[in-house]
Amino acid sequence: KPIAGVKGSFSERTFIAVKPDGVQRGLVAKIISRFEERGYKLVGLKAVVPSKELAEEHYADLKSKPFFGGLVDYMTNGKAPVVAMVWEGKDVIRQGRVMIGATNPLDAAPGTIRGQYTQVVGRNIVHGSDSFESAEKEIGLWFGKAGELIDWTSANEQWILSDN
Ligand code: IDP
Ligand code: MG
Repeated sequence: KPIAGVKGSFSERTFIAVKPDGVQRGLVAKIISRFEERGYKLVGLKAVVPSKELAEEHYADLKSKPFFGGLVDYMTNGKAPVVAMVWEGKDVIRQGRVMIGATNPLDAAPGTIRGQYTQVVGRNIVHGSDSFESAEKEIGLWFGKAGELIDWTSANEQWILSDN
């Protein structure tokens, strides 16, 4: 199966990460719960202190921003790990972004993860891929090794994904 699944299908996959501030604050389980309760399927999970190279590649589109150095340091300094995950399901890339909320917590709706738990953009606790192309890139970066993503069938599938 393609690394990010098939775009628009039940097998679509996205990269979600609890960033070090979310881990430090003890919000890992709450963030996982939102995806589990929505019915999405967990196909990859690990705690990792990323290398500088990995963080720089992950945020490559922000290289020219004044906060880039600080962002990479905060992701990689080991004061807490990143909890890296891959979630699978219908429209999970776009829905993940909606569930996470706006980048700036002050613009994030109250029921969203950022809108419920955070106040400033530099400590917004969670990452989610913003497109299918980003999901492919990010899943490959963080879960590049064979066997790190698990294909499995949820016993609940027919109760979550059947249209009739
Ligand atoms: P996203 O996380 O919602 O996709 P991006 O614009 O891709 O938002 O930015 C990536 C991350 O960079 C943000 O989640 C946040 O941690 C950090 N960031 C973005 N803008 C700022 C800023 O103005 N100051 C500090 N950190 C920022
Ligand atoms: Mg982004």
